[in-house]
Amino acid sequence: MRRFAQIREDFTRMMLGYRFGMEQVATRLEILREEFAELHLDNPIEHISTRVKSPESILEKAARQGVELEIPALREHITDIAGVRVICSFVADVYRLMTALTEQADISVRVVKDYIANPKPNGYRSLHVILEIPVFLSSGPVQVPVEVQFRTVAMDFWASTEHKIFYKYEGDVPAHLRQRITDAAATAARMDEEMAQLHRAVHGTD
Ligand code: 0O2
Repeated sequence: MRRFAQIREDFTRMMLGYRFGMEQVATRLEILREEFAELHLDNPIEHISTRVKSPESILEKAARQGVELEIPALREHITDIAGVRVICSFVADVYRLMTALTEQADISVRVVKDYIANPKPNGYRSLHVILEIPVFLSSGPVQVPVEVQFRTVAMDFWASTEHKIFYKYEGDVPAHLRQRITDAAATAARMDEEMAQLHRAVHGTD
């Protein structure tokens, strides 16, 4: 019984660390957003959202990936427990923000997955960065991994629609719809390009 209480306390402490890490990253991005808006007269961030994975989906993902259901193994292998999603207007803003965030001295980058340069076969595009940020608890500092997904409005529209379709069909999407989803991703990519050209034309940077 004591062991169960200890596991529960350790798990609660772990989840708190992820929430604080996620909130710190979101605050750093809000600071950048306000600074850009005040000083550069443009705002690269449309929207920021955050979520901590539920205990059920952490355990489900760990089981699916064959990760031991122990706190050290979960910490090591499940890197998207804390997630931040940043929606930008333009592709260039995605990279500009990622650089501004990850160049901060106490943030270290674990992994970058650039699905904009290399989209997934279904057309999914986004820039994923797993970074680590220190969180200072009463027991001392802990390094907390946070997955940050940077994407444009067009990429986000596509991803949320695809996600709904995927769930509606419980992952087994009919082939003709899969093709249309991939075609829609190409349309979204063209839209990003067209908007960037328009923006450059309006701002005389062509
Ligand atoms: P949620 O609720 O958004 O967190 P895995 O996590 O096992 O899928 P990997 O390699 O660890 O695989 O991560 P990957 O593929 O770099 O990124 C996973 C997350 O990216 C997903 O989280 C989604 O948020 C997003 N994502 C990746 N591929 C797709 C896709 O094809 N369509 C959509 N709509 N989103 C995608 P979760 O855990 O699935 O969900």
